[in-house]
Amino acid sequence: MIDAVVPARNEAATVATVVDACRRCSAVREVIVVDDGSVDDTGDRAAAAGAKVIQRGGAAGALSGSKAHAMEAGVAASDAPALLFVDGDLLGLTSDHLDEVCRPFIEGRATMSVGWFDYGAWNPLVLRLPPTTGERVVPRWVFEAIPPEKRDGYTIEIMINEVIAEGRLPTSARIMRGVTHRTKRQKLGRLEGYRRTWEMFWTLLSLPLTGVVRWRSYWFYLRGLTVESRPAGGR
Ligand SMILES: Nc1nc2c(ncn2[C@@H]2O[C@H](COP(=O)(O)OP(=O)(O)OP(=O)(O)O)[C@@H](O)[C@H]2O)c(=O)[nH]1
Ligand SMILES: [Mg+2]
Repeated sequence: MIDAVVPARNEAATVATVVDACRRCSAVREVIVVDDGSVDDTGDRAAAAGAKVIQRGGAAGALSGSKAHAMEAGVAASDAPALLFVDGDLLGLTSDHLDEVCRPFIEGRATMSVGWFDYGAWNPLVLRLPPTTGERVVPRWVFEAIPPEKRDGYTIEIMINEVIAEGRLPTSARIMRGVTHRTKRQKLGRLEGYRRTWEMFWTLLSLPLTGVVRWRSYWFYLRGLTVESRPAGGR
């Protein structure tokens, strides 16, 4: 049994289609959207699309939340033994993509199964990078194994990877054909978008450089990795 957890802040443009794709995914029981501080009607649209909506944090517009804490709140609101995390800003996502991302997990071939955006000619390379994607299914215990002080902002995906790698557990990765997202530039404008993207990129890069994450984790990750050759959503 899998519950979907969708962190969403100011994603009114996309959250309803994401919720709909999750609800139609045959592996998913309940869809939980965690909204904090949205100044648009993300929460209302998610609820109208059939999600259970958790409102976190402070007033609308307050920047007190974090993606990691939103995911944590979603996990806490669920009693499912496995969670499918899905970002709320995706474009082109359907339940077919999610069904196929879940399949290796359900079949017991992978402890973690991730779906990557479609980067065209770069896909063979992307599939072998440490996954930073927000679309992945893991057992509940994997998320709970992350120490609370490491549940912070956009680095949360790397911390999930670390639990998998250090446990020498198998991962399955595949491309979700045609799936992308609204970038920070589209959401925030060029200047602020580039600034935040650079900030996020630098935070992620600094993890191995400052020793927060060990390089050997990547080696263990690669050894447990199966790249699924057929993209999800491809007919
Ligand atoms: N509830 C909640 N959701 C968040 C928060 N920060 C980010 N999110 C959501 O997490 C998802 C991923 O965040 P993005 O900002 O799109 O991050 P990204 O896709 O990794 O980054 P870009 O490539 O720069 O767009 C989106 O659905 C966001 O709305 C937060 O503080 N609270
Ligand atoms: Mg995004």
